[in-house]
Amino acid sequence: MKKITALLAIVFFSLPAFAVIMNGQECNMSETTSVTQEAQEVAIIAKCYQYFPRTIVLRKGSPARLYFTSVDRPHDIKIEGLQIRQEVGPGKIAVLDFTPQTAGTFEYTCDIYCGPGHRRMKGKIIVVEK
Ligand SMILES: [Cu+2]
Repeated sequence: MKKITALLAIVFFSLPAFAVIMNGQECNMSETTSVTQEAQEVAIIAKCYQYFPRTIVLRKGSPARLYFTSVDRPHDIKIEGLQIRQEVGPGKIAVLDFTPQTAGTFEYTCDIYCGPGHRRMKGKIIVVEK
């Protein structure tokens, strides 16, 4: 029940962003930095060979939950140093739970070939001390 409530909250609060992404043909959205709230829950959307947001800030030692989805085709997220790798198809949502134990910058990339823009799919998670 708690998971469903959390997912609905994420979807609800992300609706404006989803609407822009789903309706617009725009692929060159500005880079967004997402500083999480208390719950450390962040939605990551893959589209047009990019991740939105590209930078996520998390607190060390606090459980984090990422909701990862793709809009246009199968994509993947592999987070170096955090032992996370997840593929997702368009319209599906993967839930990734982990607790960052080390402060630092962890880059994420797409680990499956998804098309001509595959190599530019990059982002980073910055883990900061509490
Ligand atoms: Cu790819």
